[in-house]
Amino acid sequence: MAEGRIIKALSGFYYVQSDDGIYQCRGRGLFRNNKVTPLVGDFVDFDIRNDMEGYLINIKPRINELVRPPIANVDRAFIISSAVEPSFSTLLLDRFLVLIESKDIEPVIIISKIDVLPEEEKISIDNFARAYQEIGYKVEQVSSKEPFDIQGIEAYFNDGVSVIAGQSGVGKSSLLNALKPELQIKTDDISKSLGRGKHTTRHVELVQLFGGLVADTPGFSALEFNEIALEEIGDYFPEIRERKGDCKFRGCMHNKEPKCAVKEAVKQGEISQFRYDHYLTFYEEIQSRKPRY
Ligand SMILES: Nc1nc2c(ncn2[C@@H]2O[C@H](COP(=O)(O)OP(=O)(O)OP(=O)(O)O)[C@@H](O)[C@H]2O)c(=O)[nH]1
Ligand SMILES: [Mg+2]
Ligand SMILES: [Zn+2]
Repeated sequence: MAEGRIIKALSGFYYVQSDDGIYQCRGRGLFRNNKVTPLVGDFVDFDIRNDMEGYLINIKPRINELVRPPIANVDRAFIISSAVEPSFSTLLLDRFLVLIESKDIEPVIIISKIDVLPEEEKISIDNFARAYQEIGYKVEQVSSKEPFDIQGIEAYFNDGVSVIAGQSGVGKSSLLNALKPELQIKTDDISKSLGRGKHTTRHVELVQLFGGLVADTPGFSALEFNEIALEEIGDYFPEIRERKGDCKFRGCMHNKEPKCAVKEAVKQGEISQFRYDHYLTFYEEIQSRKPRY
């Protein structure tokens, strides 16, 4: 028996990276019966059959898993938000942050396309960057258009598995290409001309990048809070999470309750108003979702 990590799933085969190379493995009935589908990112045990072929025999417990892209054991997510085109949206960024926090994945915020940011809007973007840094998030501003401005980004990829999240067109593929030109990931215009639907079965693959692994089919498209309970939502805003013990009432939802430390912090300017507004937006969204039985 050998051990390894699934780095690619394609046409019924799982490609397992092991100490001595990549094994092409088949799954087994076992997985189908248990309703566990092996995912890219899974740590597995496998039996070696021929030269570099084998059978998966066990999937090790996961620390987390994503649905879109289907991938397990993710350590870090880069959330790309473009400064312009599409315009910078803290609401969307916060949506990604909450989802990523809920999966126990470390977020890194990347503000892209700063090369085309008009001078007069720089201050506003810098202020947002600072607001997120004060919460404790890592924030980087980049340009993936030549001459690249991507200093300091490499170091984040030193270990573990990273995914690249963000709205379509923000420059996810361009950033990866700027970091590693050999990847030659298709960007915007090309994939559009291929038409819709052609890429529905695009496979997920982990590729080596600066010592770590990165999913080269960027995705993270499911942005509903289906798996998040109302009581949890505050835990995914670090600045709310760290104050909840100071609210007068246990189980305070920081909404209508009196003597709420969170609302007080908003009033004092210690919590950004826009973050609190987004908290309420998500809170109401979860509250109004149909109960599932
Ligand atoms: N000026 C400028 N343009 C950029 C930058 N990054 C990406 N772009 C352009 O923005 C468009 C979209 O870039 P992509 O890298 O394809 O975006 P994506 O996030 O991978 O988009 P999807 O694959 O649809 O999710 C392309 O025309 C890129 O050339 C940047 O840093 N500066
Ligand atoms: Mg892309
Ligand atoms: Zn409160």
